[in-house]
Amino acid sequence: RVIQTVATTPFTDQKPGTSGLRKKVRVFQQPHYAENFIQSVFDSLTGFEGQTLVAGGDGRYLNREVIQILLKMAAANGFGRVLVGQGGILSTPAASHLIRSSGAFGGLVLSASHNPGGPDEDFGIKYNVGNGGPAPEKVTDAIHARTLSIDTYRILEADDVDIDTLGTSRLGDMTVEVVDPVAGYAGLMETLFDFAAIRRMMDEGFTLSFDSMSAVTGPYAVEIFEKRLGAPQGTVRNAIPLPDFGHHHPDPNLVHARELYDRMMAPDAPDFGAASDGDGDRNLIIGRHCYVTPSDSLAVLAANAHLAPGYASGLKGIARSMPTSCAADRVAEKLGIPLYETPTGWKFFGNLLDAGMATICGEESAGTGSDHVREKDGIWAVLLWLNILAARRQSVAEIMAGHWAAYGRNYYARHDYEAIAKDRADALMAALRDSIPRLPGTANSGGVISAADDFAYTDPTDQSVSRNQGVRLLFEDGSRIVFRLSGTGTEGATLRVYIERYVGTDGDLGMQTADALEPLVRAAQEVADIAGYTGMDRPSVIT
Ligand code: VG1
Ligand code: CO
Repeated sequence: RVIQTVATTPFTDQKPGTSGLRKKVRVFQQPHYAENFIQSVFDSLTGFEGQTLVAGGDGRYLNREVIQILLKMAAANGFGRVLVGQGGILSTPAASHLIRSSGAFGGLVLSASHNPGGPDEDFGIKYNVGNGGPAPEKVTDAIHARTLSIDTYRILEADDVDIDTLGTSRLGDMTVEVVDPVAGYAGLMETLFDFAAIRRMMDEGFTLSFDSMSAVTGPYAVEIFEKRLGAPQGTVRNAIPLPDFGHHHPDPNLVHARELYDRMMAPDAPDFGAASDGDGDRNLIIGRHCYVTPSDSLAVLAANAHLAPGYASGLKGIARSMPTSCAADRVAEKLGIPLYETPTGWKFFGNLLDAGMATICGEESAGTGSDHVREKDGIWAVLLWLNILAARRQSVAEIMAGHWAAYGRNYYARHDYEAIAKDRADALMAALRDSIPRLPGTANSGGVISAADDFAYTDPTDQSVSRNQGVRLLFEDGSRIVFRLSGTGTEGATLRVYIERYVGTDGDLGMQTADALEPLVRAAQEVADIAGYTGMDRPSVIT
C-alpha cells in the first residue's frame, strides 16, 4: 500500500458558504477538485494523527465515490480510524451525534442538503469539528485560504473499501468501521422523548404522515415512527433514499413538499404531517388544515419543551438566526431566559450550545434543534411536536391559536428571487447598504423606518465578529424587512427578502399571511428596487 503525493494546482472557487462547499456535481468531477478540498481541510487541522474521523452523507449522486476518496486520503494523512455510515449514509444530525458519541476528532459530511441531486445537480462537502457542529468561521476561513495555495495532496493507493457490510477492516495503517447509521441516533431520541406516550396516542388513532422526499431520513423515519412508535406501515412516504431524490427538490417547503401540503389540507387529512430535507436537518410541520411557519414552530417548541422528558428542567436560553421572526423572543421573555440573535447558518449556534447558554435554536428556513447534537435536526423537531401533542391532547390548530392568543402573532414570509445574475444581485445589495444612513425617519408603504443597519454579530463566548450578515429595516411598529444573499446556491445569486409584522394579542390574529404582509412586501420592492435590479416582478418561491 503506497501513499501517493499528487501534485495539484489550486481552484479559486472553493470558499465554503453558509454550510460547506456546494457546487454542481460536474464541478466536483473535475480531476483533483474533491481531493484539493479534502486535503485543504486536513491541512487546516492539527493533532488528528491516530484520531477518529466520521464520514457519511445524504446518499446523493457522487456520495459513494467521494467516500472512497476521503477514506484513502484520511489513511494517507494519518487518521487512526474512520467511522462510516453503512452504504455511505449518515443524516447530518446523526453524523453530529456520531462525532460526539465516539469522541471523534471531527467529521466530513457529504451533502448539498436541500439542493437537488443527480449528475446535473448539486453536491457538497462540509467539515464538522469535535463538538459535532459545523466548523466555525475561523476554521472555514483557514480551509479557504489553504485551497488557494495547495500544491499537493496525499492519497493511499488501494482498492475500494466495502462500505456496505457492517464491521471493521484495515486501510493501510487505518481502521475503517462501517456502522449502522440509524441505531445510535434512534437511541438518542428515546432518551429525550416520551416514546410510550406518543405510542399510546398513535394506538388511540392519531394519524401521522411523514415525507422523506426520497432523501436520507427514510431509514431513520421508518425505524422511529413505524417500528418504535407503532405508526402503520406507509406512514413514511418516499422512504427510500435515491441518488437524485426521484428528480425532486428535497427542500421541505410549501412549493417542493406540495404533495404533503395538499394531503394536510384535504377533508380527510391526517392529524399531523411533516417532511425533512436532503440531509435530514430541516423540518416542515403541517397540522391538519394548519401550516406552521418554521419561526412559529421554534416559538411553540420552546414554550412547550418542558413537556418532553429531555427538557423537563427547562431551557437555559433560546437562539435564533437574525432573519427568523421574533416570535421566540416573546417566549424567552416570558420564560425569563436569554434570547440570542445570530447570523444565518448553524455554525453560529455551536459556541452558545457548548457554553450552556442556549438549549434550543432555530432558523426561519425550517431548521430547529437543541443541545442534544450540534446540527439542526428534522426528526427531533417532529418528535418534540409529537411529544407535546401527546402531553396536551390538543390539535396543532388549537395549539397555534392558543400560542397567538398568549403571545401575539408574528406574521412572516420569506420571498426568494432565484438565479439572478450575480453582478445584479451584488449591485442591489450595494445600493441598499449605501442607503442605510438615509433610511431612518423615512416613510414608505410599510410605515416609518425607525432604524436600518447591516447586521453584525459578536459571539459572546469568544468575541469573534461576523459582519455584513444582512440589511435590516426596522419599522416603528416593530415590523422588519431583511435582505441578504443566499450562501448555499450553485447558480447565479439568490436574493432572500424576509418580511415580518407583529400583531399583539388584542389585534387581528386570524389574517391571511399574504394580506397581513402586503404593505411591507410593497415597501421591500420600493426600497430595494428589486424589479429594477433583477427584472423580476415577483419572487420565485414564497415560504
Ligand atoms: C440556507 C438557509 C439557512 C440554513 C442553510 C443551510 O442558507 O437560509 O438558514 O442554515 O441554508 O441549510 P442561505 O445562505 O442559502 O440562506 V441546509 O438544510 O441546506 O444545510
Ligand atoms: Co439540510
